Amino acid sequence: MDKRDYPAIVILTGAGISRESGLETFRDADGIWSKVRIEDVATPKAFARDPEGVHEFYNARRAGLTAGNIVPNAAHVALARLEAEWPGEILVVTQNIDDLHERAGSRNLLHMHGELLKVRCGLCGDLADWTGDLGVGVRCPDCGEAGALRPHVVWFGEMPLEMERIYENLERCGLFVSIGTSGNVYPAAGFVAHVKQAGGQTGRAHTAELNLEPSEGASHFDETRYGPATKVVPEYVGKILSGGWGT
Ligand code: BJW
Repeated sequence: MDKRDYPAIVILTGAGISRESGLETFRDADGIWSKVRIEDVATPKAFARDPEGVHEFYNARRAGLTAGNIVPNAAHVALARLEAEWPGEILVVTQNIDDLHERAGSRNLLHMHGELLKVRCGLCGDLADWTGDLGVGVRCPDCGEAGALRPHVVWFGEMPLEMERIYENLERCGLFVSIGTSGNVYPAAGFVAHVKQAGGQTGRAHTAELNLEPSEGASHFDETRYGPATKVVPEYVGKILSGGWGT
C-alpha cells in the first residue's frame, strides 16, 4: 500500500508534554507566567525596552535545557515511535522551544514558536545554533554586527513560523491530536476548529485532546483523554498503531 492510503496525522504539542522532563509550563499555578510578566519578557516591545532583561530570561532557560538533567520523557519517545512505525504521513507541530522531540527521535517536526537553542540576527537574518549566553554586545557570527542578535523565539504580536505548511497539513489530515497545551494562545488554539472546518482528507477527520485537564477548547474535540502525558501519550500511540483511535 502507498503512504497516501493511510490517514495523515498532525500532532500539536505544548508545554505539558515536557513538564515531566522537568521543564516548566506557562499557565499552571507554578508556571512561568506566575513568576514573570509576559509584557516584560515575551513581546518585541519588552526586547526593545530591556534587551538585557529579556536575554537574562532566555539565558537562564537555555542553561536549564542544556544542563544535562533534562531529557525526553516517555511521551516524546512515544511520538518518535509513532513517526517510525506509522505507514502514513505524520507531522509534529510543537509550540515548545525546547529540543526534546528531536532528542527523542522525531524528524518531521515544526517549531511554530521557534527554538531556544538558536539565535537570529535582526540585521542579516542569519540563524545560528546557540547553547551559551547571549547579551547585547555579542556579534553576529555571519555579518559581524554587534547588538542585533535575539533569541529565535516567537513573541506575542509576532507571526508564528511555518504557518503555510501547518495549515496545508491540517487541511488534509485524517487525525489531529493536541497534547499538553492549555488552548490559550492563537493561532495554535484554533487548529482543532480549522481541522473540523476543513473536514480532513477523508471528510471525516478525527480530533483528540490528551492533557492533564480539559483545555479552553476541549469541547471542540471528538475524543479526550486526561492524565499525565507520560501515561496517556504512549497509550494513545499504541491505540493508533493498532488501528483503533476513537474507540
Ligand atoms: C500537562 C502536564 C502533564 C501540565 N501532562 N499535560 C485576542 C483573541 C485572539 C488572539 C489574540 C487576541 N489578542 C492577541 C492575540 C494573538 C496572540 C494570543 O493568542 N494571545 C492570547 C493570549 C489571547 N497570539 C500571538 O500574538 C501569536 N501571533 C499571532 O497571532 O500572529 C498573528 C497571526 C494571525 C493569524 C494567523 C497566524 C498568525 C504569537 C504567540 C507567541 C506565543 N509565544 C510564547 C512564548 C514563546 C517563547 C517562550 O517559550 O518563551 O509561546 S507564550 C507561551 O504560550 C509559549 C507557548 O508555546 C504558548 C502556549 O502555551 P502552552 O504550551 O499551551 O502552555 P500552557 O502552560 O498554557 O499549558 C500547558 C498545559 O499542559 C496545561 O493545560 C496543563 O494542564 C497541561 N499539563 N502538566 C500533560 N504532565
